[in-house]
Amino acid sequence: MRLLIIQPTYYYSPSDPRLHKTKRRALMPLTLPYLAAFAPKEWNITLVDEQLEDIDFDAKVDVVAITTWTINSFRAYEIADRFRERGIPVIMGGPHVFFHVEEALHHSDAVCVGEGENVCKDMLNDCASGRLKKVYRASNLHNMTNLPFPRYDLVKNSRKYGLVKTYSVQTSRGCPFRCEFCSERYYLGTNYRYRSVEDVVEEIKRIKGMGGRYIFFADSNFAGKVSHTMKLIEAIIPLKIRWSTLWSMNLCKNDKLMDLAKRSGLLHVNIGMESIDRKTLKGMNKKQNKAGEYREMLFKLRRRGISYSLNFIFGWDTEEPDIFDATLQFLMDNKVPVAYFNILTPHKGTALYDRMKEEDGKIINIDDIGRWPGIKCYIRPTYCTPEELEDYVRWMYQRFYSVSSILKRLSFPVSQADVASWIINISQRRVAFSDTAENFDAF
Ligand code: B12
Ligand code: SF4
Repeated sequence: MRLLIIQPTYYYSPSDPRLHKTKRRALMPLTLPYLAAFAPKEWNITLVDEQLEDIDFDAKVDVVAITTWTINSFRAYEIADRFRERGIPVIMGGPHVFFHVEEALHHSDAVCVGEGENVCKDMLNDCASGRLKKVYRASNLHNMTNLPFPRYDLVKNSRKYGLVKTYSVQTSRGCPFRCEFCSERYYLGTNYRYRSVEDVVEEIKRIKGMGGRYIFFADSNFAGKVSHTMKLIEAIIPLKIRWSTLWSMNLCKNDKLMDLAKRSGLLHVNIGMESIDRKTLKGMNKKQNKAGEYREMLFKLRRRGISYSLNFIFGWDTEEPDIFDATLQFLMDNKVPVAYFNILTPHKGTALYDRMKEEDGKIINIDDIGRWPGIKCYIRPTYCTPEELEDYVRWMYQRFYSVSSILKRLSFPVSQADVASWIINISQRRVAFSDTAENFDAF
């Protein structure tokens, strides 16, 4: 069997029908080589990361597998339709189709709902024997043991992921928290699950064997269980890697964890600060964030020379219109190296979505939600129009990534962490001031 696995790219914006294409990517996506590991060894497998390479729609293949996020869902459906026109079966999976099964079934022959570990093999075998069912639902959450090693041997153009490649490793799934806007607990379950320290160390050793030294821990919340994470980072010290990840704000209080993390090679951490406003944090159920402690926590990161980025969301009913100026002032005062600004988006399947759906006219363009992150506003905010909120968020990027702001916030790049912050600032500045609306991501 010949299997083609595609990670689609996305369109720039509703008004710009060009596909987002880049020459390079800072991070090697995990999903493509990982999914390939579930196919029988004798199958002929091709991986296509569409952001970097074009899809050969005439390719001689027997089955096409597409992984989907909401951001690339329109493109994913187009790709699927084109292969199906040739009579080639298309199977789909990923977070988007988890919440949009019916929609995905209009464009595919079978949909994996949930984690692939328990269903991928069945799907592929059924496809090979012509017995494909429509829906393959992962009824149990996987215990994350014996996960296969991603098929990096199949990654073409690996130079396009940079000379110094960053590999993704997942050490856990889920998150112990319950933020109102987040879909992780619905998609990945309410229990925080993690892999054994031995399994993670083994995976990193194999990556090191391929020459990889930079690791991105692609978890929802890397330190969802602190005692386990401490054991893990202790165990990776001898591996001498440099790593980055996403973790929650409360962890920045934990001196022991941060010292150990730094010692084990932590380079950059992304944190959901979301808002500097207490009322707003309460409203979004972000209990782990205490606005009164922010300054001290950021100081702890800075003192250790850990590069970090903060995520913010704007558009909450509890915000006052001065939230933008106040946030910018806060970021400048604390010399925050990197920040990402998001428009409040009620993703289908979240508690926020359920709440806002009850409010008359609060949600707009409901079928479009989440397809244009950072560009389109899908709600009617209380203090401005949806279009104004889009402008405010773009303007936050432009002010935060202005030359004077960068020079005031960043130190002279001496350490690797400083260099990482400079690189992200330069790439975010380019996006913030580009003519085309674009999603703000560094990868
Ligand atoms: C790491 C990560 C990132 C990284 C890197 C992502 C990358 N390019 O590789 C960064 C930080 C860059 C990032 C950015 C964004 N991210 Co992100 N990210 C994640 C995270 C934490 C892990 C993703 C991952 O590598 N998983 C590991 C792989 C193996 O899992 P998987 O892809 O889900 O695949 C499994 C199943 O879904 C299934 N499966 C998947 N595809 C298929 C296909 C078939 C055929 C089958 C059978 C099965 C199958 O099998 C796999 C094994 O179980 C997830 C949350 C999470 N914990 O999953 C969010 C997540 C994927 N991100 C999300 C979002 C929204 C974004 C942004 C749009 C945020 C923003 N506002 O800018 C940007 C978009 C970036 C871009 N332009 O593409 C959402 C997507 C939600 C959605 N409905 O689409 C998620 C789920 C988080 C969330 N709940 O909000 N992200
Ligand atoms: S801490 Fe992050 S991953 Fe966890 S529920 Fe909140 S937003 Fe989601």
